[in-house]
Amino acid sequence: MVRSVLFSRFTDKFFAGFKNRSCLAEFRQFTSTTFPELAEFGNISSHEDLHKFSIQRPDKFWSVLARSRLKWETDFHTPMDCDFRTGKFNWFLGGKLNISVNCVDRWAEVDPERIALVWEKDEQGEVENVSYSQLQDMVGRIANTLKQAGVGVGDVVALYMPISPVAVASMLATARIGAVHTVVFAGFSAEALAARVEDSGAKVLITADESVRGGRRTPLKRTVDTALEKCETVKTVLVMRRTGAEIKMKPNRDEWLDECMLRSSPICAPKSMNSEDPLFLLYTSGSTGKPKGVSHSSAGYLLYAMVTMKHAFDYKQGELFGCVADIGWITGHSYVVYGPLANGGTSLLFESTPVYPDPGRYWEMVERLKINHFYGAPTALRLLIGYGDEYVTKYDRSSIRKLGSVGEPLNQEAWHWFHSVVGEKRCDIVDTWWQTETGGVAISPRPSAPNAPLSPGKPQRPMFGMNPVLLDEKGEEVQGLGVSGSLCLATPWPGIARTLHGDHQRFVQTYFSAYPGYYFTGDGAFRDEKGDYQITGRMDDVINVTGHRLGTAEVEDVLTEHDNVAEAAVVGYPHEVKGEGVYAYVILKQGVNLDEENIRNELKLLVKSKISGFAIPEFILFTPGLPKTRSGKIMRRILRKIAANQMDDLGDISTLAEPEIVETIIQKHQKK
Ligand code: 7RM
Repeated sequence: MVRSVLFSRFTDKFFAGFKNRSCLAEFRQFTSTTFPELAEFGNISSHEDLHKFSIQRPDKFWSVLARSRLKWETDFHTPMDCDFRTGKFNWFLGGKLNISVNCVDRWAEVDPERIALVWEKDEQGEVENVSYSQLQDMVGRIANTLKQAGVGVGDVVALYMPISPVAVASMLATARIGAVHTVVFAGFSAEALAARVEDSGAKVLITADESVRGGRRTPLKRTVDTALEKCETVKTVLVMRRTGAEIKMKPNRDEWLDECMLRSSPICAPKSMNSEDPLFLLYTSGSTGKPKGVSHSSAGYLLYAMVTMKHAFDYKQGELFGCVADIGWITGHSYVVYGPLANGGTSLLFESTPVYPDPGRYWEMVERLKINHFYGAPTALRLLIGYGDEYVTKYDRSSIRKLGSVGEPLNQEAWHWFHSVVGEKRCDIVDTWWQTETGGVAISPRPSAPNAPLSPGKPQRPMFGMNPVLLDEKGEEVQGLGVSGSLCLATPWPGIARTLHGDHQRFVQTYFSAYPGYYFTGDGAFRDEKGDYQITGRMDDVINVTGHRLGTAEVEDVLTEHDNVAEAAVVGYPHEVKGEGVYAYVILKQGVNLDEENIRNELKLLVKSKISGFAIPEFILFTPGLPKTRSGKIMRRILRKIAANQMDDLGDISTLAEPEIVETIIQKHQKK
């Protein structure tokens, strides 16, 4: 095991012993795969009974778990006070706790040497382990650094950094002092970063000199400098040293994080927070151009993340949980950081890519680190299928117990490859359906349930406390089996998002107005003959490119910023590897006679610089017009069909203002 000099300062030197305080006996029941706490309710002998109970009595179900699995400073008096109609969600009112105590201190106290984080750096074979006591030390030092920078309760701290123990400790440090973090994926451009920082009102931003992925370095600090030219709120920038590259530091604003940590005490008293105080904001794409700052609570979010992690994957303490997501996404929040740590588990931080240095990276890592749960994205699996099975089979995967998937539908081919080639038909596939807004897994095969057969390509069954329903256009629940509808959730759960930052109205409008009395997911679903759920895709203008959520309106906004563009319409189309690809229809302004190829390249660069590489359109088709209704609404349905080469299935186009334009577009599409 190789350790970087910089990091070992924190992992070797500063760890004092820990006194064993006797508050933890009750948390030791994690080894059971069911819920021993619920025994008092009697008559619960199967998972089906338990699920039924959890949705009939969510107050009882969740408050018993909240008391047994979280460590409270003050007990709560009101389990829940929720209303789908007004978008009001309160859980565990009156309760006080600190999230970092729940994720770190309580484990550091009983078992200081237990490994919390295993950092698999981009450089293959370079691994750093961080124990719970080491993590506690880092969290304390960063928390004190943040306090020094003037961060207080409720203030927002933005993170724009690669996945690393310091990044995880930074998230926990904000929680320790009652501040709110917002992690911005370090692949986003300066503009995208600026928009998120500005909307959040962050005071402090934590970044790194550079990031390293797939052997390539990206100058994060330089991007931060560009972003901050435009936003005023950030007063302090803390810079983690990742590569040691020489970078410009702005006086009175920028400080090296490692130097601040060395100067700071590792002891920082945890702030006692209310259950409902916000823990973090995470920006995600919706159907309009402006990304929304999804706000999550403290107690309810943590409980939901930890319970779903334990029961969807049947996680047992001592196992290495390998979720390869980045902390910039909700999957990283819930299943790299909060779920694993709240369960006292050991979590992998994967900094690299599935194809670096070659397409065997995941499986070589599985063999070397003896990973027990591998949780990844369908798009990465589809990419790897193309390289052949030898990259998998030459490594020993016998440590793996469960294989998980998230982010988009796991198609049949990928499911079978994952199951047979990777898992040697030995491991359950956990196809987890959920969203940034649900906080944790909502529908999943739940392999910890005995006698639960798997059904390829379907997330299948609701988690405890989850009550999925299918609604028709009239808003009526569709009953029975073999039926489809809009996927809604009918019973409140503790992990649901609480609001959209600064815009509760938009929160209510987006999720609770289409079907009053329900949470609308934006997805469609099918309930098969066995009652298992299958996701049929988004019902709004959100597309899913390589597992990244992207609003088509976001891309349109960027394209129309170009001087020569009059109008743009963007749709997704099925893409073998990416899941969906971006297809842009663009109308150029009158009299533009520039070379189309030039404009195309400029538009691609523009999207890359304003959003991110994954949002770049695969196809840009220049067209003299778009199919519009008489009221001027673009009929995206038609554009989607053309992009997917389903020209003979366009449906009724007679309501268009100018139906002829469809033929023109088809011809151009076929020539492209
Ligand atoms: C965790 C996450 C949410 C959207 C969601 C779906 C799609 C996610 C699955 C899936 C089919 C799955 N959060 N989605 N998981 N579709 N099967 N197992 O991805 O907020 O970024 O995206 O992703 O459309 O609404 S997210």
